Amino acid sequence: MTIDPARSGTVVALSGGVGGTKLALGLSRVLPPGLLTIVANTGDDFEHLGFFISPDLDTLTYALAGVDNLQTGWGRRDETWSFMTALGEIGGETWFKLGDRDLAMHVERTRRLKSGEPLSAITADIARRLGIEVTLLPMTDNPVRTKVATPDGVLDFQDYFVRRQSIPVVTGFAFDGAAAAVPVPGFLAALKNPQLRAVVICPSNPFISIDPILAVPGVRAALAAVDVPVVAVSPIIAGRAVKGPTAKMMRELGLAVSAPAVAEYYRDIITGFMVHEEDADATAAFCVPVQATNILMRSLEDRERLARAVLEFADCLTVKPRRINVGGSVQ
Ligand code: FO1
Repeated sequence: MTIDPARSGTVVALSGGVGGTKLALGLSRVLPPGLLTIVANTGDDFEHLGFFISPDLDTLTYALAGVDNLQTGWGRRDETWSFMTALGEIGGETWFKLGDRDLAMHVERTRRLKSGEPLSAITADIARRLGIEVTLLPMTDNPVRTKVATPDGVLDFQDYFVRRQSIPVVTGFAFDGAAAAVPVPGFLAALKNPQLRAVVICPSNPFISIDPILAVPGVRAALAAVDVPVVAVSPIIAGRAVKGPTAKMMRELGLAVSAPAVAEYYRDIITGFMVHEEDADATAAFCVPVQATNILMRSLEDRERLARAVLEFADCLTVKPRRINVGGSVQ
């Protein structure tokens, strides 16, 4: 781990899904652990087979603990599948693959949630036991469930994403429970920390991984109030998604499938945007300052390199103090 000599200061990273996790891991390896808070999307969470499953928290936990499945990006490495095989033999639902090691997480988290323990406390304890030193938070301890609107009706998230392999056409999203949700305590505190250096929006799917976090009341206003750079990394490279249905969703939602369109989508919360080298010539089309670099993350070194590049870019961005009028909206 290298400590950035130029700047110390805390960093808050918003992440969901496989792509976001890669940069979150890179940040965890280039920053002192006490300076990084990673906030995970929990809109993917659902009850399945009697278990409470929190995929984005698990994807981050396994990656930060070094036990993630590098091929899929989710679940654990060195996995075995006896439970799934036996479940299939007796007619259980096997469309959502739970490995034998992964199963322990769902069993133990479900037990602790049923005992009344908040998701954030469970997450922090399991992270500690797995040797994770950064602060890993769910966006809220309250239930939030992403619903996917399609021409044939509204689908639960994992039904859309896994069982139906993201094939249905998307016409919109809803985050059930978000209006009544409260940001987990450490989240807003991290954004208000006087030592805050930057906020990083990881290259996750804006609609299903970042929007649920922004939908938790108080989060958008807290982000608008920070007087440090908020830098997002594009999940779109040269008109294509690196992974998952981001590009397909943008097309179905009537958005241009481009890095500038993602920057525009984040317009009211970001002050900088990182794009791939191939999108550098579109710099004029962006609504915020742009930094182009190789944002593809295949190796651990790529993850660390991009993390350093994001922090260096953030450190260069001077953030004009934002005027917050009486109504609290940002001018
Ligand atoms: N994604 C799949 O495409 N197929 C699966 O069978 C699957 C199982 C699974 C089990 C545990 C877990 O934590 C994640 C899992 N995922 C699976 C990924 C999951 O759908 C996530 O919601 C996505 O990574 C998007 O965040």
